[in-house]
Amino acid sequence: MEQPGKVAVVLGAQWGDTGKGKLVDILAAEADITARCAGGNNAGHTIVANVNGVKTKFDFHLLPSGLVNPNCTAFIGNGVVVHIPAFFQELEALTSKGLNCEGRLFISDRAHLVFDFHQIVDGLKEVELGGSNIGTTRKGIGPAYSSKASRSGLRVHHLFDEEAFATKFRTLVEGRFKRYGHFEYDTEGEIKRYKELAQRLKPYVVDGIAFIHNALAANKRILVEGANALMLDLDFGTYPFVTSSATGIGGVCTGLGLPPRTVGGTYGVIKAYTTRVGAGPFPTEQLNSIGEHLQEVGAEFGVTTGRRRRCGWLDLVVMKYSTVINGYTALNLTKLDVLDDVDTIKVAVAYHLDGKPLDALFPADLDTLARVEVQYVELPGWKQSIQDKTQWSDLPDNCQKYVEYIEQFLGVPIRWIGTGPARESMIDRG
Ligand code: 2SA
Ligand code: GDP
Ligand code: MG
Repeated sequence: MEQPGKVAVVLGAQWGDTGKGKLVDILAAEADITARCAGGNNAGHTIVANVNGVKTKFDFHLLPSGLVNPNCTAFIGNGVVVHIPAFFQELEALTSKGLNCEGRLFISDRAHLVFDFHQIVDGLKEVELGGSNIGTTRKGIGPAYSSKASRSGLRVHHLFDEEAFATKFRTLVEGRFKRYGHFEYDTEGEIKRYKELAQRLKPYVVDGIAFIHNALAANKRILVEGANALMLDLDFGTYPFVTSSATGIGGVCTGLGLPPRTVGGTYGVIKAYTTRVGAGPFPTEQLNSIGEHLQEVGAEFGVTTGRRRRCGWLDLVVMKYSTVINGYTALNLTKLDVLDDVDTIKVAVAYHLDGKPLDALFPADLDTLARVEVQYVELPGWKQSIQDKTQWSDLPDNCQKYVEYIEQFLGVPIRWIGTGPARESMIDRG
């Protein structure tokens, strides 16, 4: 882990679902605290781990995945938006699988709340957009961050002043009715429900800034767990087909109240091919048998919504852009085993527009992005199983060459290589 006073960070490098959860689970073995800094229960991380000798699959959405390590304390930072009923639901699901989270889960008093009406509005906005909808998870993430940005949102600490909470809540709901018409919603019933939820939540609530800085001062080893991924970032992603939070390195500082100098190892998680769930441009998407092969072999379904993920070749133009913004110190290349049966593997290395190389590192304008012609290099496949391999020397030549090609192109070491879903199916070249 990191030097004292530094935090380690795991970030999604593409459009999400690259297997961040698994790397967090592995690194959490050496961490005292794992923290979420952005997003909400739109995120989805699947972890396969041994619990009391039984192979168990855990799905995380809002709670930090580091909880799988029984010695880790989990923290939900101020940059996260929290749906409290979902918080308890997830906690119960983990407990029922034998994970005791008591006394090791905390939430910042500054985190904003997601209410059911935000989720209703999420759906209404999508319908309003018609054919150009975003393809959100409908968890109310965009509407909750909108409330935050427009300075009318409610935060965790507001729950503990009943009267003020009720007044602010009514005003917030009224505002949505004005904008979207009178949808079915029991405002007073919700106020009552949140009175009870506040009491249940109380033991988990802390002064988030004091919590994280006391932990740093006590030389606790802190691991920050990114949600979603850089190409879904509100500023740097393929706007407007993005989520509503800062999913890159900036979100680590703003979502936890950490100064940049505390950021240590920054680990980008990159899948050996590309996937995207939801709408929006995807230059290397393969709407053909290779796309179907990746989807089936990689079992590419959304963890939160069950949606089929769109699949395509690895895009190093995206990865270069993601690397300059997040400044990865090392990468985890995941799901390399999914390429085992592919004859020839393509990798995008440049975009051209009207026959000329594109000036921009990555175009801001989606109309431009939609028109780019992708330049690929072709690399020979290895045509044998690397499933569950744990040693670099066990990888076939062509497989090593694929890894080295990516490493050289990006100028960032690939430290970890995923060869299967299980915690043990990882090569560490550390
Ligand atoms: P939202 O709900 O407002 O954040 O949606 C906006 C866009 O962000 C995408 N998004 C995601 N992309 C990949 N994975 C996500 N988490 C789940 C998973 C997704 C699922 O791990 O599989 O189950 O469908 C995630 N969350 C948000 C979303 O597709 C929109 O493009
Ligand atoms: P996250 O959102 O980045 O945490 O990723 P998800 O959990 O949404 O999606 C990654 C999926 O790939 C999960 O089902 C993991 O169990 C699985 N996975 C992770 N690493 C590997 C790997 O190296 N090989 C294979 N075959 N599956 C993996
Ligand atoms: Mg995911």
